[in-house]
Amino acid sequence: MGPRGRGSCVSSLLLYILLCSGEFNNRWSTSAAPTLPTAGSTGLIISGRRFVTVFLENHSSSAVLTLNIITYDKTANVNVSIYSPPLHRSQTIPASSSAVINLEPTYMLKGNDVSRKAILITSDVDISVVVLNTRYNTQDAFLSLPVANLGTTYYVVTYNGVKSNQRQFAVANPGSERVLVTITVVGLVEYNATEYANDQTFSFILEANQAVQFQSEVDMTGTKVASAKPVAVFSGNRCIMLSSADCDHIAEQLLPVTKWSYSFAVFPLLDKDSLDIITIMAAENDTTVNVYSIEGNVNVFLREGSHINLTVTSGMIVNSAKAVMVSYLSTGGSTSLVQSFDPFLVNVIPPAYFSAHYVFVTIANFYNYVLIVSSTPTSSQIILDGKPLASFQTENTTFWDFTATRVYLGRTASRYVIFHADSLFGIYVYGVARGESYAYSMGGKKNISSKCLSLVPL
Ligand SMILES: *[C@@H]1O[C@H](CO)[C@@H](O)[C@H](O)[C@H]1NC(C)=O
Ligand SMILES: *[C@@H]1O[C@H](CO)[C@@H](O)[C@H](O)[C@H]1NC(C)=O
Ligand SMILES: *[C@@H]1O[C@H](CO)[C@@H](O)[C@H](O)[C@H]1NC(C)=O
Ligand SMILES: *[C@@H]1O[C@H](CO)[C@@H](O)[C@H](O)[C@H]1NC(C)=O
Ligand SMILES: *[C@@H]1O[C@H](CO)[C@@H](O)[C@H](O)[C@H]1NC(C)=O
Ligand SMILES: *[C@@H]1O[C@H](CO)[C@@H](O)[C@H](O)[C@H]1NC(C)=O
Ligand SMILES: CC(=O)N[C@H]1CO[C@H](CO)[C@@H](O)[C@@H]1O
Repeated sequence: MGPRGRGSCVSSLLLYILLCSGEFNNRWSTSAAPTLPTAGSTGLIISGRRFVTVFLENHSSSAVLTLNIITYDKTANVNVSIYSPPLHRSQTIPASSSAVINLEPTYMLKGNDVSRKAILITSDVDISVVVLNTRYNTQDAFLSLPVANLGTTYYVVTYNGVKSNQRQFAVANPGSERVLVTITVVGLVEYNATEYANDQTFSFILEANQAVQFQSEVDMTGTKVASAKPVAVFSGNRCIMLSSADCDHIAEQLLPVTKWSYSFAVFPLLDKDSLDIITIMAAENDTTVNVYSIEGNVNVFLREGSHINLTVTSGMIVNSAKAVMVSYLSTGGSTSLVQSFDPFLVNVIPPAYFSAHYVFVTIANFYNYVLIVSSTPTSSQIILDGKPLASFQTENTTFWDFTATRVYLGRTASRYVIFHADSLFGIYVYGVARGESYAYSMGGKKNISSKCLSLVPL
């Protein structure tokens, strides 16, 4: 970890200079994406001291929730607490490293139950957390959002498989006070043994430490979760079957509407026959979305809670007059390395949240990749693991003013530092293996001093 530690230090300094220089402004005003307002409200922070997550129901009662904790320049004293069944675990994790905390299946959410199983992660210094729900052949990961990012309005995304399988979402209370939550249903949602149909609304109180999971045999995409105080919302399918013979768990922590954005660059994550899809979700009526791809220019009109699915054939630019959420569903398939792997779900990172520095982890026994989406002239100057990208096995795709560089990282679990001296990018970290896959994305700032943050036009 020696060279990585050094990389981290140097890049932190560069990040500081960058954020204090206001260079962001120049870069994005010359971006090729048509001039549009920048993102939602106040940017996205990917490191912090307080997180809430859940152990979504997986296909098997033998699943394990793996919390991958990433530390930065300071040693972290991390606590993981659950109210019931009670858990309080403390672990000291050295600076510039990563560690894994595993949670047993007893903490898994079940069916449509309300439980006191919200998982609270606290640390005395800033950390990042990658959550992996893992069971042989059915896994997925997401980046846990520090509670400072959470909001009060969300729209659920679930997917239809070829065979019956539970779509699900969950809501967790991150705080110590009770929160009123109101659900406006698309499809069918059950709460407290009562079924609520399309367009019906119901409310309930989520106590401190509580999490509630909703499962349905019907697509719930577009279901609105509104709350009186910020909550965390997680969405996906317990086990989805798209084409292969086995089903697979897919999950993502959703961004609240305040963190949605106007402009996105989307690239295929892997070269394969079965094409992936993106789902574009609107929170307001009369949302006009333009999608540019090699196939031409498509205009779609969305209303509140409605969405469109588009096939990802190559690079795509999504521009919208009103903020939207873009989710990426890998449909699984096969590549030259892996014959048959399963689906995963991952948030698409808008350029508004691109950053110059990330630390990420890969997972053992997967063929791991990172896809770096950056503005074209800068992609060759990115430093990964202390080395220029050119020293890795890479493949590039360029579309419009963006380049996506896919880097193969091998099959071991490692911690990587990636940075560029003066420009910004977003990353997708994912892995495939026979019958399995995982993915998470990173875009956003580290939690750094407010003096410099105020110079960043978010
Ligand atoms: C960011 O860091 C400050 C101290 O530097 C801390 O007080 C604050 O809680 C952190 N923010 C988040 C979101 O964790
Ligand atoms: C972690 O828990 C211990 C008690 O076990 C407490 O003293 C400490 O303040 C906690 N730290 C954080 C960061 O929550
Ligand atoms: C989008 O695709 C998903 C997955 O197949 C499906 O559940 C959903 O109904 C689709 N939406 C539309 C509008 O076709
Ligand atoms: C669930 O429904 C029962 C009976 O309809 C009611 O007594 C109970 O208060 C409800 N519980 C919650 C948490 O809403
Ligand atoms: C969107 O339009 C519908 C139907 O006209 C209306 O009920 C709804 O309140 C509108 N939503 C918003 C966010 O304005
Ligand atoms: C892909 O990008 C890497 C890193 O930027 C660069 O070294 C390499 O030459 C590029 N390859 C192609 C085929 O453009
Ligand atoms: C909480 C839990 O273990 N839930 C379920 C996970 O999936 C298996 C197989 O479908 C069920 O038997 C468990 O009850």
